[in-house]
Amino acid sequence: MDGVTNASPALPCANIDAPAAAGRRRIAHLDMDAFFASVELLRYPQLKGLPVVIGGGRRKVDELLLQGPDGNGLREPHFIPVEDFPLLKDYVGRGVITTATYPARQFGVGSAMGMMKAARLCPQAIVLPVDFDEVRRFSRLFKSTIMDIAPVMQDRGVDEVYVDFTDVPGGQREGGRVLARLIQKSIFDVTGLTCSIGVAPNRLLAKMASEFNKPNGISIVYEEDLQSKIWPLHVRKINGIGPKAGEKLARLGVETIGQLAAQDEQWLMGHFGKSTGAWMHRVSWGRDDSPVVTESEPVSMSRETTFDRDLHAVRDRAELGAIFTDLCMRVAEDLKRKGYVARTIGIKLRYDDFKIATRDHTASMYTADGATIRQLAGQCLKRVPLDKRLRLLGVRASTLARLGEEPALAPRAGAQADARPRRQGVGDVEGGSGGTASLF
Ligand code: TTP
Ligand code: MG
Ligand code: MG
Repeated sequence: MDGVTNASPALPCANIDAPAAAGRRRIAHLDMDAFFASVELLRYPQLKGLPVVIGGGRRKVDELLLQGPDGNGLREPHFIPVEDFPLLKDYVGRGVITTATYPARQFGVGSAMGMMKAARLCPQAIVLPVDFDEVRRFSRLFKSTIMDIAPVMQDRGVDEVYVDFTDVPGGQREGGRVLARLIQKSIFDVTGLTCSIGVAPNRLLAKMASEFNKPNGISIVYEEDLQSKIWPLHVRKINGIGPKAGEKLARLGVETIGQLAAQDEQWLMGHFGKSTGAWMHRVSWGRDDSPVVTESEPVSMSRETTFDRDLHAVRDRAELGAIFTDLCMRVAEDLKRKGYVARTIGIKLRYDDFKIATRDHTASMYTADGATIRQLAGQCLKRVPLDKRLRLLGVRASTLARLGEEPALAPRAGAQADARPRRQGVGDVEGGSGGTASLF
C-alpha cells in the first residue's frame, strides 16, 4: 500500500461530472510567455523589445552589472544603461539557452540551443542568468491568481497549467474567451507578465491551442475545428508523441495529425503496440477525456505492507530487513517522482495482537535519498520493542518541502540526523528497544 496524505483532502479531485445544463466541457491550457526571460525583464524594463536570452546560469553576471563599470556602489537595476549589459557575442563558455525573448526568437534563437550557436545567430542579444527564486515566486503568484478565479486548476510545471472552465462564470461565453481574457488581465495586473491561453473541449486540444497565438494570445478551438486547425499540425505537436515516435511515424510516411487520423487503427497498433496505437488513433481524432486534476500539497508520503504471515524480528530477520529496505527505497522514489524532499522519517509497526507502534526522527536536513531514509528509519526501529511478531511494517516521510524550495535550516553542530525521540506512537505500545533492532 502507498499513501500520499494531502493537506486538504476535501478539495475536488476532478471535474468530470459537470452537469449537462452547464454546457459543453471547456478546458484551458495556459502557458506563460518566454517565462524566465520575462521575469528578468520585470527587473530590467529597459530591455523590453530587445533580443534577450537566458543562459549561463550564473548570478554573478548581473551582480557585476549592478556595481557599475568602475565597481563603486550599487545601481538600481532599471537605471543600468542598455549598453552595459553583457552580449552573447562576448559570452565565453559552454551551456545552453533556457529561453529567449520573442525579439531574439526572430533570429532563430530558442530553448535548448547551445550558447555558441546562438551567438552566431544573434550576437547582439543580451544574455542574463536565470534567477530561480524569482521564477518560483512568479510561478506561485500567477497560479494563485488563476485559482482565485477558476479553482479547478492542474499544475503542469513552472509556467503552465490546465484549468477547467466548464462551470466557472464566463467559462462558456464565446467558447471560453471571456474568462480567458479575465485571467490574462488578472495575471498581468498582479505580475506584469503575459501568458497565452488555449480553450478547447479537452486538455489535448487546449495544449495545442495555447501555442496558436503566442505571445499574449487567446485561441478558441471547438470540436468542429479539428480538420481545419488540428489536422494540418505536425504529429509532434501532440503532447505525448516524442522525437522517437515522431521519427518512426515519419519513416512510415505520417507527418501531420491529419495523416495520422487517416491511418487504420489496427495498422497503428501493429506498428506501435496495442495501447499506444489505439491512443494515437484516439488523439488524432481529437479525443481525450482526461480530467483536470487539482492537487493539494501533500503533508506526507508513506509506504506500508502487511505480511502474508506474521514475521519475527529475529527469526525472519533477513526477510524483514529486505522488506524494510524496499519500503524505504519506494518512499524515496515517491518523493523524487513528485519532486519533494522530507525531513521527518517515521516507521509504523503493527504487532500480531493488532497493537500499533510508531516512531519518527526529524533530521537536520531534507532528503529524498533512499539510503539516508533507510538509515533514519533504522534509527526509529531501535526505539520500538521487537519481541512480538509483526503483521505490518510501514515507512513514512513527512515535513515535506518541494525540491529546491526547502526552508533554510540552521546548521546543527555534530550529527547529520537528530536522533532525539520527538514523537512516540499513538499510545498503543510504549517501551524501550527490544534489543533486536540493530539487526535491521
Ligand atoms: P516554455 O513554456 O517551454 O517556454 P517559454 O515560457 O520560455 O516560452 P513560450 O512563450 O514559448 O512558452 O518553458 C518555460 C520555461 O522553462 C522557460 O522560460 C525556461 C524553462 N526551460 C528550460 O529551462 N529548458 C528548456 O529546454 C525549456 C523548453 C524551457
Ligand atoms: Mg512558456
Ligand atoms: Mg511551458
